[in-house]
Amino acid sequence: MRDFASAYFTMNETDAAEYVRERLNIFAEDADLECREIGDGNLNYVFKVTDLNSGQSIIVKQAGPVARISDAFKVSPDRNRIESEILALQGELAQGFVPKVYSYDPVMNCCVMDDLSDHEIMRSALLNHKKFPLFADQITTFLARTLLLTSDVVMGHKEKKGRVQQFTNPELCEITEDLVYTEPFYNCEQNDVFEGTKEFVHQTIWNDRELALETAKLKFDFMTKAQSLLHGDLHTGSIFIKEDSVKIIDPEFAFYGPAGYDIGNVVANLIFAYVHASYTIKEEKRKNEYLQYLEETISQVIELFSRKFLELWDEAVTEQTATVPGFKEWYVDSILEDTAAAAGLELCRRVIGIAHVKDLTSISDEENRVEAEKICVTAGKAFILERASIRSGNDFVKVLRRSVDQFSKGAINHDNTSNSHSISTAG
Ligand code: SR1
Ligand code: MG
Repeated sequence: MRDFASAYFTMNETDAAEYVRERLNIFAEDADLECREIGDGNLNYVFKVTDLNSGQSIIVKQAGPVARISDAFKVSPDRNRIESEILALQGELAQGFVPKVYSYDPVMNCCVMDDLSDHEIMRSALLNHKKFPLFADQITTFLARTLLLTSDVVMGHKEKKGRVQQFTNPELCEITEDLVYTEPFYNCEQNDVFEGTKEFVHQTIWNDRELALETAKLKFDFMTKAQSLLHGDLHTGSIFIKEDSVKIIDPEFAFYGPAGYDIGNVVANLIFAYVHASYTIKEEKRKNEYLQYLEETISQVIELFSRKFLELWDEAVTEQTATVPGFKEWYVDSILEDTAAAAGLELCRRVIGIAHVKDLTSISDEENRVEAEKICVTAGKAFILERASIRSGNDFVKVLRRSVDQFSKGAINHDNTSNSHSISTAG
């Protein structure tokens, strides 16, 4: 029998099944346990353990002292504690939006949670051009509640500072500081730009001193603005979805930062899906419908977030100075400015930096991929530089459309009255 109590070791499938049998009281005594490692991320191991008798299943997520992709990549296993604790908290603040956590084990650096196999990863679903009409409403409930209810507007300030300590996450934040805020904006060797896109990135990103200044300011905001408890990595690969349900997973990058960071990541990843669809749906009518659906979703995410945040503010505010007329509007405005900035950073870094998204890498025609990447970088740069004037859902869609127009070789089918919008798939 393995010793799970004394010292950490990286489990294999047999170990994880034994761990569940020995350490947890979840399955029946006579359970016939099968275990499969199903993780496909960069950092952790994810085991799905199923009782073949009952069909019941759970997930064991283990975080080692090095990333699964490389032993050279040292990253604190404390991220597993942070993930378990924020999931428990978010489960209270935004009920039904995160998996239930059954246990956290600080020796084995693993937590055990609900299996969400009846959902699918949202990025994959969007790459298959599926629509989720309830998504904007669902994600904005999650965002408004988790971002406002963990802030100084609502929490006692000493309690909030305790939370800042609890969720101080220096190593994972450093990854974001490097991969999102620094490397993409400099010509450094860690970057990984598609050959055909390189010259464009050189000219429009690395040679732009104004952009370097603005991204430097944003990096310092990210490091110092302990506004809300963030998920910290809210891309569409961190969202499990089905027709009537959304579950937010993988909050291991959680920490106290600018609220707009989470919202901007959602918006940017909807834009990746939009650009992917533009180059992969061949039939014009289907493509127009899908792009319109994504534009509406982007716009609704902004509009519904603003509305729900302001409504919840009136119910939940406890800080006296935050009730001064005009303050909440100023506050939400600054979140939207940070949202635009974060969307821009994510759009640039997924093209230029080391962590890519399948939305772009799976575009098989090279010319189309370059065009798609130029659209993302152009929109990203505009979101960053113009963030002070981007406030409404329509403002976000306008930046996207403008960037598409610049690179679509005149093949776009705009019809502003019907809001239809299409890019030719011709290379
Ligand atoms: C080494 S981790 C690379 C990226 O994957 C995570 O999901 C974060 O987005 C991070 O930037
Ligand atoms: Mg992740």
